[in-house]
Amino acid sequence: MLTRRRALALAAALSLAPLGAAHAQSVTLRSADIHPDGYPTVEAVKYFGQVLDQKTNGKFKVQVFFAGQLGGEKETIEQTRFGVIDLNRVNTAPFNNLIPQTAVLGLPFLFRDVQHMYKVVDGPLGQEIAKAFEPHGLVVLGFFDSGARSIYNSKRPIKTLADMKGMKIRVQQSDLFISMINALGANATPMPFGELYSALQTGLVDGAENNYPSYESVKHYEVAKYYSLTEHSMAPEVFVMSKMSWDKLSPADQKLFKEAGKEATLKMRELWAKRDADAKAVVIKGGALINEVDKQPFIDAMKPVYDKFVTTPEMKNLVERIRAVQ
Ligand code: GTR
Repeated sequence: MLTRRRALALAAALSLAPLGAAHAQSVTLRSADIHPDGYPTVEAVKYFGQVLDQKTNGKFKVQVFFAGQLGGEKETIEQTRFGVIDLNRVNTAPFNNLIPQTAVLGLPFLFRDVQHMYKVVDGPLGQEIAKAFEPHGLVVLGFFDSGARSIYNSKRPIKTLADMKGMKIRVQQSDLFISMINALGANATPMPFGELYSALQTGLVDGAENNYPSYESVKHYEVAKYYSLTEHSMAPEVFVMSKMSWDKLSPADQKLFKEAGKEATLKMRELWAKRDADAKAVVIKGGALINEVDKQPFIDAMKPVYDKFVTTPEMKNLVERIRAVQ
């Protein structure tokens, strides 16, 4: 684990020259992702690099370190905050404890559908939430799609709340996600995504929750075949840049980075729609058993989660404004 001292020392060593200064040669920015090569988030950040390369006549390039080469999301977030990594594509969940506004995006059953989520993150509310990253050393370049998360496990199909009793379910490292799974009557176990396959295989946990592409890409369906469509959260992905790297850019380059971020976001959504459908087909072929869930009891059971996380007037107001978006 990267200590704060070591991160600061590394950051100081890396921050000698302004990025892309006139005298400098082409600058290669490092970007982290836990997903494997070919996954829509990885491809979208590669695309960001191509657009940036083109827009800046080769001044900036991006190298994506996929498949967790730079560490789990918690670690790479810290490294990005301290300027050791320039760019990072992560889910919003691991930011929840640090930046409370991000928890709103993961709240259970908040978005009516993906279109609702897009409208929120693409509009003024998205900008407001993005602003909340800045005091923590990060600049948001785009919110990417992550579909809806559903519960999967190795024991039985989840049809009612009673089926959740006693299940050990892995969650992301976020108090919100811990609380959500516990509210459903299961036992939440936070752990990094990279450790999950073996945790499922050895029975350390019974299940987890995620979208089809994540369930498919690292073959969790091989070790947890029951996939139950709870669709309880639509916590989106976020593509961030270290503010330390950002502050070294000229205002003109910052504008180009934002533009490239927008183009990468659109590209990602296009890739996502295809991968989501393909992943569903792959898991079914691989033996996954998918079942529908009557969601109302699950929605009702989440009330304590709202009571716990939506406490301040600001958070309440944010949730109300999200609900009001048509
Ligand atoms: C995926 C998401 C990852 C990571 C993972 C997890 O859907 O794309 O960034 O958050 O879930 O559950 O850890």
